[in-house]
Amino acid sequence: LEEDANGVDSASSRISFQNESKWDDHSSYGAKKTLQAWCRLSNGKWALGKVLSTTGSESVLSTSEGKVLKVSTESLLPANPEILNGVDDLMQLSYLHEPSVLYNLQYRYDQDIIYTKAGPVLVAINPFKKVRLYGNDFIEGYKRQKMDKPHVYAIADAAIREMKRDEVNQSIIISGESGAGKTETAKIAMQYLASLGGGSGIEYEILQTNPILEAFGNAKTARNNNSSRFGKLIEIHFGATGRISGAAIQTFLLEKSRVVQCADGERSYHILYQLCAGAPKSLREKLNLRKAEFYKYLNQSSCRSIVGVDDSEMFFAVMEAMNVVHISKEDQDTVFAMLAAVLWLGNISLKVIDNENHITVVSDEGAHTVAKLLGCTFDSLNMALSTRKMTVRNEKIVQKLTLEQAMDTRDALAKSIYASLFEWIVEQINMSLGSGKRRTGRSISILDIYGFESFTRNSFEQFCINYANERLQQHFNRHLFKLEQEEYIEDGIDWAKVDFEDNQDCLNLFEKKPLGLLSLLDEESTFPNATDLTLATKLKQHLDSNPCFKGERGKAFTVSHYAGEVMYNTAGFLEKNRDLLHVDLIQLLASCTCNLPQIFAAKMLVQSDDYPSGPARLSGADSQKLSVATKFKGQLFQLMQRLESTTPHFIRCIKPNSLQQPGIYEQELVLSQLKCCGVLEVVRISRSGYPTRMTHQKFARRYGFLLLESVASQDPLSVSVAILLQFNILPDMYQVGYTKLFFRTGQIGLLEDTRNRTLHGILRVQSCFRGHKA
Ligand code: AOV
Ligand code: MG
Repeated sequence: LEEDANGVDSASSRISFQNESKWDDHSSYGAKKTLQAWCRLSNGKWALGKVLSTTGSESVLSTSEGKVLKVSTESLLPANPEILNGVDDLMQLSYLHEPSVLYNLQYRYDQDIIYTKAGPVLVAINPFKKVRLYGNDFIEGYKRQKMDKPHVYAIADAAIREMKRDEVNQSIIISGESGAGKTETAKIAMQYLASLGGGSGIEYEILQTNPILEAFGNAKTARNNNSSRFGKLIEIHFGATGRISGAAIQTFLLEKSRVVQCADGERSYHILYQLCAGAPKSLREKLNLRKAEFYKYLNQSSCRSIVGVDDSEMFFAVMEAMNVVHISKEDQDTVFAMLAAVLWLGNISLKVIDNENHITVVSDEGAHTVAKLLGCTFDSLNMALSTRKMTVRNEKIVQKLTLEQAMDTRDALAKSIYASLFEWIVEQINMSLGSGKRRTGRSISILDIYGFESFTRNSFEQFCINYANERLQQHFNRHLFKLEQEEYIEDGIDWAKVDFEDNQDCLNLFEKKPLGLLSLLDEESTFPNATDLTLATKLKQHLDSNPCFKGERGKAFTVSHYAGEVMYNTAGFLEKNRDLLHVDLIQLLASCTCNLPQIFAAKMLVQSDDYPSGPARLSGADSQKLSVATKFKGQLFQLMQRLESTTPHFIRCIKPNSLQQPGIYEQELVLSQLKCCGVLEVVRISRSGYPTRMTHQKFARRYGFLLLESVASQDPLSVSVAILLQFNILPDMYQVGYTKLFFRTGQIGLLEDTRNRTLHGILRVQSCFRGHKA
């Protein structure tokens, strides 16, 4: 006789929940009468316990903590048999409800098993520490299919196999809240794909794009010390022989505002600190570099370092990576000069020169360093920051700027230099990765965008980030629920339709024309006299009847996102959405002797001519272009279209705690993420089928001894069928496959309990027997 020795997890009583599960109706304890059950305590927490007795509506439970409780039988949920502790796939659980799913994930997490399947989806829980799951041995294991446990490598491997088998492009779509581990997961997937090799070092080049993009596009936020402030799709191309032939990176909406301001406790982009800390002496002198705290843009937050991160070491890694992607030393120096110019711009002093608050730029070290780095004169810089050329009734006039206007102008210049620089670097990387070459083979794309964000104060950036996450969520929903339905219909299986949280209403709130958030925002952005307050009023006026929208006091409004409610403040919305760089500044950049400002200016001019007409065109200044929100929406639509033509593989990253600490599993936090991203529904839909599977051999071996009558033929299939008959398992509760038995949820649980009872009985008899002998 075999007996499982899996212990009961003593931490189970820590499991707690806020909301009543809406998906545990299928498995009330009353109908199942398992040995163990989950019971919700008066403090809202769940406890696992042994059911001592049940009399009608009342049960007596002894908890794993040693307490004996009298509870209503109705409130109990059946516990899974111990054989199912820590199963690889949540679908294998006989009883699917909140405590069982959370317990299973925690059981694994406690042993550093951070990956679990939820049907077709891979769930990855951030370990916040090094776990021994990566590297060549593991990669080889998955490649040779010697390893089959849930893993990012397994997902990447499946993508490769399916790409070859079906000749269809694949995508690995990674989602999850900020800090959940998307970027790390994307890198792990890239590592696996890179191991396929390509020759001429292309795979190494692909990996080396990560330190560069993270340095320029990631920053420390309240949620994540290495938070991506841009979205990224990397498409890895494969040649006919199945080796890597190149790659292309597309980025989405970098958070520019961070360059000139960031919240306390947060940082600006890593590269700015890395440059200050790590630049070698000659470069420091050339760029007139100081320590980070010297620069106003970096000094406004009290945070300038990250625990466990050496900025100067990182700087060398970034330089090395730039070498690998063929950015010349000369270009690198220009890149650093642009960064220094951005930093020094923040230190420019403005002096009020009259009683109308007009200003001039002070001729000091700050302004002169900026001029030198960009390659312009002090006078032209002064002119661009203190005045504005305008055309009024066909007459050209020069308007003097007030202190406030001049500060905004200076910040706008810093932001646009930084954002242009980021774009330029991505272009250089793409040239090196060979995206310009004609593509013939197949590709695997990995999507890693900024996760859903909800801070105490949420601005335009969060508005765009969360909108992108809404779009992605819909892709996830449509794909998984549609896919499952099709599969069941194909197999002729009867199944109850599973409702899932459809987020179409929220997307409509954003996208509807003319009365949606984006349209109204664009409309207001074109009015010269509009303010953030008139925008808020307009939104409230038109959208208050929408169930996903709630008007708040002043400039605030709330959106009910799939992942929770977020209150936005419209302060800065219009300006950020217009994102206009005055033509004077573009001209300044164009006049610089340094080549990068010239390139940036040329690009800005092209962009403002790009969209000669159309409803979303913004006017009000001399340069005209598409609004940021509209452009972003267009990018997202394109992205979704591209993803639609691929076979998707989904990875859901879960943040186990908000402290970014290892070993802490906050059940409520995990549950809310599982719920809002629809993982539970995916499992539920899979459950409508036959989630538990066991080979005939294993089944016969495990339960054969329970047979009361011997079976004529000893082959596993006959034994299995005899067991099913003896236990009166209804025909629609299982299906017999060629090699396996397929069970509906809960069926194995009943058999397993009987087996345990019988085993206990036998053990008792044996010990009695031994007692007699003694
Ligand atoms: P995110 O990409 O999902 O957040 P990251 O991938 O940056 O989150 O992960 C945050 C941090 O968690 C990392 O810096 C690591 O310290 C740790 N981490 C994540 N995954 C692993 C892993 N597999 N092994 C070890 N440590 C890990 V955001 O970009 O903020 O949405 O916008
Ligand atoms: Mg990230």
